[in-house]
Amino acid sequence: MDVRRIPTEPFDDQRPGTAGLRKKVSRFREPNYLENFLQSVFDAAGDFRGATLVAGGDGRYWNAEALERLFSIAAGNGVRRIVVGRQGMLSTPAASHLIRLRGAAGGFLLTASHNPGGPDGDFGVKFDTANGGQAPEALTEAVWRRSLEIREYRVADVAAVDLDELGVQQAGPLEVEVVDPVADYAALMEQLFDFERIRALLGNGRFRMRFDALNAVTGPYAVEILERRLGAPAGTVVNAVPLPDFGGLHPDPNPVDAAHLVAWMSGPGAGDLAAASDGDGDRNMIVGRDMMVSPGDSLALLAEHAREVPGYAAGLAGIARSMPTSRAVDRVAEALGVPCFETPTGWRFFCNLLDAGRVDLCGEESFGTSSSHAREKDGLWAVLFWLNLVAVTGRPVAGLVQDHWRRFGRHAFARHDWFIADGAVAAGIMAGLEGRLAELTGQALAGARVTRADSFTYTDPIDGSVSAGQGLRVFLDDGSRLVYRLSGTGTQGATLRIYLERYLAPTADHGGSGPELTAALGSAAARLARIPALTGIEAPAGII
Ligand code: G16
Repeated sequence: MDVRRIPTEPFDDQRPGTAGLRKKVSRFREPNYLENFLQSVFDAAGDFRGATLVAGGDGRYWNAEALERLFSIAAGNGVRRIVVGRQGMLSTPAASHLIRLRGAAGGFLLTASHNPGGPDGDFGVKFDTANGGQAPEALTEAVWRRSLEIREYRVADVAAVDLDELGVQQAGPLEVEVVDPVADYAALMEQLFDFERIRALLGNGRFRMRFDALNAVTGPYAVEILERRLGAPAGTVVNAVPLPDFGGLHPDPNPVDAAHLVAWMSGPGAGDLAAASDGDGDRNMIVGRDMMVSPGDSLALLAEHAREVPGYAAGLAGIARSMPTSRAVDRVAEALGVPCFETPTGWRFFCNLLDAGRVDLCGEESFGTSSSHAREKDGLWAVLFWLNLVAVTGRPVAGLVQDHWRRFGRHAFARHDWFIADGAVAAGIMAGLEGRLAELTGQALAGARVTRADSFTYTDPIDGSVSAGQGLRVFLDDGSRLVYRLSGTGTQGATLRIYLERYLAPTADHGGSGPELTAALGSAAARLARIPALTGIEAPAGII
């Protein structure tokens, strides 16, 4: 095989964030930028000669070009076969499943997830390992170190591949197997959920649902599963055709970017369930009638009712949530008598626990939920779980949430995102607050008193690896909690996230939205970190 070694110079900004490398499309298109990063992964991740890898993307702008370059670098590094979704498409959870199903050595996902697409939008690369999960921190740090010293990358000439044609094609030294991106994933969903009961619900002529794929990768999955296999009326899935710029929509399933769904679910013509997923299909948003289900509540509720769903009828070994996620699920875990793990933000931190069989259900405040069926969060899976619950309990979405609050109390939750154009200023705010944490205990804050404040360090219970600096936490004596953390998925400036949580006992009045119930806490949190004083910014750019 003819492998060419192409000389290159390192880039200094290829350190992966919370989930892979994300940059503006224009940055990725600079000569050698993508190639350097891919080669750094091959160099750091080990020997892939003779291996099978999975590849695909969310169909965003530049997906096809990036895939061609990936084929050529994979061939240059001795990869034997690439399994790729038709038209280069694979949702993140479907890719995770495919890696596991095929026993592949890993996979590349070309996605910037919920970030906007199009020529002026974002692009990204996630690398999954053989367990179907995102590369662990030790590996992403090794990739970054390698990217700082790389001097050449290896390519082999690969013939053009017809990505519309299912089956194996020999592309120069590389075998490319084009697969239906939906089939294996849909079959897995049929094993986990009670399709008969869901079919009866969706076909009863009364239940009205809408799934908004936001013109991103989940459209074909949702049409196949919800409309074809489960019999939901045609048109249940809207914005179902993946587009390179997502049709101008922001594929981020949250009440701000998908406000139209929240609006549809309130008022006289409201449906029974609305849901959305993100660019690469791993996030989910669930809305009931007049009820935006907060991700922390969703996780708690799925845990509470897991035994009512076929795939989880045997019960859960344990549950995990990311640290900033509300502690609603902790109460459920306690009631179930199973352990609840608290991990840093980033799905990769769940994977060791999942691999070791210590947990079966995981979730994050950032609209991510999933289980041991994959090593990624899974948007459509969460929607099917909710449909299954509504079908077997006969309770509406809002009723299920209220029942949960009546039993466990409510963890009212909101996230305030402060966009700070100068990353150094944002880092200074975090460092300043961290320096004052020790003196906070005993101080009054938002009508309560600080009982404890710290910087979160995680020790992985399976491999003992330690991840420090994972967010600043302030606990109050009324059960409230503030968490500060810098986002790891943005592509410009810095987003300082403040996560607000307030506990309302089962006897309390549970009216009001999470943002409303935590508004006072949010103002106190911003002052505590001196954000307005140090930036001149008076309000968060986003409240979710
Ligand atoms: C990614 C990770 C998630 C994580 C989220 C947080 O989501 O996969 O596990 O919770 O980032 O993002 P940030 O660092 O901005 O708070 P995704 O859907 O973008 O891949």
